[in-house]
Amino acid sequence: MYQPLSIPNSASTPFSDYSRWRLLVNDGGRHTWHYLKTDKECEEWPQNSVDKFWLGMDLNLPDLPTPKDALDAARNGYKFYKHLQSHDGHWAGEYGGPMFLLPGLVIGSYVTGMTFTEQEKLEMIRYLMNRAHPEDGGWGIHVEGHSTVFGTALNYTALRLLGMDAEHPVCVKARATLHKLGGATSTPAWGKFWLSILNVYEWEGNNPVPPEVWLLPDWFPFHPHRWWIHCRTVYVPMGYLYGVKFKAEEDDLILALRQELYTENYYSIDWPAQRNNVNKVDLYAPHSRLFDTINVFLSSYEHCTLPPLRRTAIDRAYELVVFEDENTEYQTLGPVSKMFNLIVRTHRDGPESDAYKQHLIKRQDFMWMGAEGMMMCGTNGSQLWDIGFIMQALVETGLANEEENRESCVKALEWLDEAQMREDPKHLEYRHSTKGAWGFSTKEQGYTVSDCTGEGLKAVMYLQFELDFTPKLVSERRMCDAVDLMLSLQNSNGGFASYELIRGSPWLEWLNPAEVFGDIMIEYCYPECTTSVITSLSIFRKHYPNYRKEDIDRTIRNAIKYLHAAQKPEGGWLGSWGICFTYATQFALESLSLVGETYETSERVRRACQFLIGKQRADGGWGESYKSCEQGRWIDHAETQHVQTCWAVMSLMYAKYPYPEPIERGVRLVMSRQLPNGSWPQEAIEGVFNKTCAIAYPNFKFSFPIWMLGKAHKYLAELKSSALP
Ligand code: LAN
Repeated sequence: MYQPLSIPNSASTPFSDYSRWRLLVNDGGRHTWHYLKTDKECEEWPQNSVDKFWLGMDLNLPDLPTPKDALDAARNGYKFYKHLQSHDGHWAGEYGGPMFLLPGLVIGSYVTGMTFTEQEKLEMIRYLMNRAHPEDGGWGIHVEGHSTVFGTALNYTALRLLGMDAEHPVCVKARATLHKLGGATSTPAWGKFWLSILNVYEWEGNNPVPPEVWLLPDWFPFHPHRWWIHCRTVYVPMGYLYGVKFKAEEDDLILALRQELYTENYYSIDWPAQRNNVNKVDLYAPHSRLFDTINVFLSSYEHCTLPPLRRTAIDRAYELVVFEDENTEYQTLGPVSKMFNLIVRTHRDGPESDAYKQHLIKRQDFMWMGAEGMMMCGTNGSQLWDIGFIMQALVETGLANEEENRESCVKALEWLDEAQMREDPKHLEYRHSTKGAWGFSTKEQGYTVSDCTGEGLKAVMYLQFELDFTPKLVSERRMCDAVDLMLSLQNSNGGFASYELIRGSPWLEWLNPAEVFGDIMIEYCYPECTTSVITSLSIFRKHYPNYRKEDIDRTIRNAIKYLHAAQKPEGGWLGSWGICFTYATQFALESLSLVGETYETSERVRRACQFLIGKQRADGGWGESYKSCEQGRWIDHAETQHVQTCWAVMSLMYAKYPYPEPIERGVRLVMSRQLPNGSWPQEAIEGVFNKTCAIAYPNFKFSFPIWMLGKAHKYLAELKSSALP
């Protein structure tokens, strides 16, 4: 029997005892949060500074001496940041931002009977309360976005499943907004899908997701193995669940939600008419005519599916789900596939199965306890990405050599050593090789990412070659494996994509079913990924000049051609994973500097610098909104951002910009935002994906200022001395 929880009206104070939460860091950087029940447990496992920081509690650190110069500010920054390094050498961190993930966690758990602890439930509720739009009480696709039907229908549902009463003021307000937007019928495709699984939206209201597509021959131009890996990995379990028309058993709460989510009587809704009903507040990538036409045919096919064919297709989708689970130790590629795979495995293998138990264990890796409550993360963490940047920062600035930082660098190298993948996946079907790779989070997750391999290798090379006190843990052979892997990832236009080679043609984008995301159907080349790969190849080349010399030289040459072609006429590069022009321009100019293209020698670099200089604000900083990524043009953020200021100043330094003033002003701005204990406050969200969804990289607020300030200190000194007669 459903029992609503008693929830306060305000979420400003915790719903659980924050002194009892602990982050367990183990097994190569896995993070899981645990709530200790007894005082004895708390005594045995005291809360450390990593726990406290991420829970938003005071670390009670003394103020540091006021920095004398930029390097001193960087030094103070690292003094603080070292408190956040875990015992295993890496930096844990929150990876929130998207607002469509927690509902998947909650709905997926509800329909599979996977429970949460009382404290987890309460803190997830609190998170949703804290993240509700202050004016209308709804939710958007990400934490900074406007309220949408996708965000509001799903998060409202999550609140109810977690135990909030329908008459709680938060539910009342959110429901009013949902109804004002026309109710849940106009939620985009993925919203419809989740609600169908929960049995509060009918399957006939979805466009078909036929699992038969997995039976097409591989050479077929739209065979899903050609799709972007995130898209296809989500559509494998979706095909299964659509094929079996999975739905939760009706219960009182489900019956109640059927009343609450709609403005009309649930039982008289014309479901087929809702398939393409997407609210305009949600719509980013409207269906193409081709896609709509295909859906008409597929919908007719749904009336006359051949049962043996459908069964075979469902079995094939199941097999691919199992491959994915086993290759990733049940982490799966990302948070959406994680919950869909769980439902598939529960449906086929049952809640007593080992698969179910493994999914339960790894579900914890996506649940992050923050200052505002508990959220679902974009991946099982950003472990490699964060350690890669801070280690390069430390070595480049010279801070790594300072006695007090040495142990921390050795620990980080030990972590990096463990994190490199040594084998290819167990099930290789449709997968790119992984031997030699670093992934975005942990080795266990097991996915090659081009730029993570680049940044991982760079960090290792810096730590092993530039510092005489570090053990040389990663062998030459293993570095060569990383290089081989990166070389295998270059596309014919010279650029590098994210996880794999581009396998499909751009016209596949006409089949984008998701409506709320752009450019998700195939891999694309990115200036960011391309740069990380070629900068690491070029450092490698210095140390091992004879290893695949011609291949490396040619790869770099072709990559530079891609970067030239990707420059926008205004001078910048459009970012796909960070916001936005400042992010990608930093990477592109780093690449160009590799081949001697600088302010002095290259017209295009001068254009890039002028573009950036034109965006510097009166306070010396830069500030761009996430909307730049949606719209592909620079859109100012209301305030300047210190992380983006770092990217812009780094860009100017890569370009060897000859005038100190804009750099000095940027440095002053970043120093002025530093807190007396050496840290920096959180400003606007830093990252993005699929054009529309912002995602948080809270560790950037430490790594980039430390890097930029230390680098600028040297750069400005050199600039001044070279200007002397
Ligand atoms: C990420 C995070 C890291 C990011 C970089 C390494 C920064 C990038 O350079 C390459 C692409 C990559 C690995 C990336 C791809 C898409 C991810 C995995 C994410 C943005 C984190 C979350 C996102 C994933 C798609 C979220 C789930 C949503 C779906 C639409 C499936």
